[in-house]
Amino acid sequence: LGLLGDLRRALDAGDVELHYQPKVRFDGTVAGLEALVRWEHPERGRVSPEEFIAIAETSGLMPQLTEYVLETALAQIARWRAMGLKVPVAVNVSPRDVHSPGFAGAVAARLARHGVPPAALQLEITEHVMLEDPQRAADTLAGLTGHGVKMSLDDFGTGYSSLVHLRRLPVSELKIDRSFVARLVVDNEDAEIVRCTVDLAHSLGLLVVAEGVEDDETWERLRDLGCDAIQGWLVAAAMPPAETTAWLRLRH
Ligand code: G
Ligand code: G
Ligand code: NA
Ligand code: MN
Repeated sequence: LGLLGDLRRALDAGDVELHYQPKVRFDGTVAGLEALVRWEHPERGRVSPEEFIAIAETSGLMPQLTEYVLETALAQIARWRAMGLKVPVAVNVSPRDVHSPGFAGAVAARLARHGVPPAALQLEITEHVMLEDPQRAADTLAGLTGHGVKMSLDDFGTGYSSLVHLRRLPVSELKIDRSFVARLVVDNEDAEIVRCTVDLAHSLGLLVVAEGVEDDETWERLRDLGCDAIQGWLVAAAMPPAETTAWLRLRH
């Protein structure tokens, strides 16, 4: 498969980019940014992250991709901080990463090397981290929180959303998957699922972010349901670094 080789070369050449999508509170303040990888293939054009992340996962390239994303995000966080823009940035990590021995220590070392305080980085994980070796995953996550890195549980509701995992995972934020958000206004069952998720998360002391918010009506419903922040095209799609800087400056 040519795509794997192309991805490996793109990572070596620094041709993979990170774009940043804001997470915004209902008072308009910025809660953070999520880093999302973007790859423009020289012949095929933009390749969907879903496609090349799946390739990276099955081929063993994931550690390199995550390393690249972490390095790029940390360098960007440091640049923004130097400009006075202090916004936490979330990086997506895969179950592979969480099962790799030494991952927590490696993240802490990278933070130190970039002079970035741990609280400026957030890691987004999914419930899949608990599928393979829950004990090892729990150890890694405990190591990360021990270093002061905050964790966010992504795509909540799409996996097998075990309450046991929700209780055991040391996350401080829960992200409601956009499949529940999309039809919130027209589907009563989705609205009830969102309501229960917000209440459950709050009773566990977690912040709640709703993903994929595209219109004002959905924004209002989420506010009324007590959600803490939203992410979605209503506010902004993921933007290249320079555009993100301009966007942040307008808000600070
Ligand atoms: O913007 P969107 O098409 O970016 O993202 C598609 C999927 O790819 C999402 O599930 C998202 O979490 C995932 N994704 C985006 N960037 C990264 C990344 O840097 N690392 C990992 N592991 N997943 C990512
Ligand atoms: O799995 P994860 O939640 O990290 O993936 C986020 C995905 O959702 C990315 O592909 C991102 O580009 C996409 N996304 C972000 N905001 C919106 C939105 O408002 N509507 C839709 N349909 N997709 C969105
Ligand atoms: Na994510
Ligand atoms: Mn998500």
